[in-house]
Amino acid sequence: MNTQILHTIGIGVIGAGGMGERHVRNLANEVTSAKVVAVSDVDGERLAQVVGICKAAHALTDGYELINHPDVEAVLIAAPDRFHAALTQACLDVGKPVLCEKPLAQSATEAKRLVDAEIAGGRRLIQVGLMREYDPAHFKVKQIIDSGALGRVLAFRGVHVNVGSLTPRTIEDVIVNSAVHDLHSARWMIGDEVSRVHVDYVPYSADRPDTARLVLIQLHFRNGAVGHIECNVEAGYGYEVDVKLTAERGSAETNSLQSAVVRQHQQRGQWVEADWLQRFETAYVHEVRAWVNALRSGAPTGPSAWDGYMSLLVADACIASARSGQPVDVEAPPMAEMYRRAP
Ligand code: ISE
Repeated sequence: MNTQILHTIGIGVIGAGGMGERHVRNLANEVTSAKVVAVSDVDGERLAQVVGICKAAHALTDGYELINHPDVEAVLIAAPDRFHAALTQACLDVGKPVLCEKPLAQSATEAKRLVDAEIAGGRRLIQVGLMREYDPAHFKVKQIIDSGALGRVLAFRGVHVNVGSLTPRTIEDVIVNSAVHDLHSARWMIGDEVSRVHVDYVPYSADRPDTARLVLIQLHFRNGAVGHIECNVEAGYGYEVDVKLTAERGSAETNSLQSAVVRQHQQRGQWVEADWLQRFETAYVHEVRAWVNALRSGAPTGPSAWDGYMSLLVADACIASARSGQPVDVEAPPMAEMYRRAP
């Protein structure tokens, strides 16, 4: 049984990069019942800038020191992906709740260890930053689908467009760092686990088959639904994320662009967001608010360690499929009761 917290919660944020800064700003400006008391980063200059935003009492260079600091009651991890699993485990070791940016780990095996450790501890401490669940447009689609008004869901379609990266990204990185959002989104929207994936991709160049600039993922779900994800990491023009759900009696889809439609000089246009920090601006605020509310009420919500694990199990299958060119089956293990979401 988790207990309620009534005082202002002391939060420690690990990582003062773009994502860490965004979370710090949101916690400082949009959440009244929590306070950032510590920030850590190895980059002293970034650390000073971000500490300046929230006036945290403790500026640390070591994430583990932050986790163990007595003033830190809950931890937000926005460090580079490769540190997520070990830092999250350190939070579990001292019994502190943690919101860990996605991916929860670098592989399903690593994520499973965290799930097992959390289950052994007997209570949910981990939330994973799969923030699309908090995007109002995604949430509306999910509500319509879950209402049953459109009948049984037949298909999920996800489009994920990134403006580009400075260096070619490996197929593994694209799947675990970017497409993991789409894989979770598909599971969440369909309300079931993926049973088979088939991946095809376009490398940056013919002599770099280890890289991917555009990835197509075909999905099959246990309940018979199908899915299709297009993840473009090098679009060059802006950032977009949209989903469309097709059901028996209709369909529901997001419209990522919130900007005005402007007609001028024989043209009709809309401004496209530059990156996820712009596109999911509102989602990030809702995400930390929901996390802090859950800490206060003692009733965890949102994407759990199980979601982090399952999305990586599917991601690992996608990597295997990309390498072999063949479909790969996914065997979802039975879910522990503590991860069941309220209907
Ligand atoms: C980035 O790390 C994110 O989490 C973004 O939401 C995603 O769109 C992007 O592809 C990732 O690199």
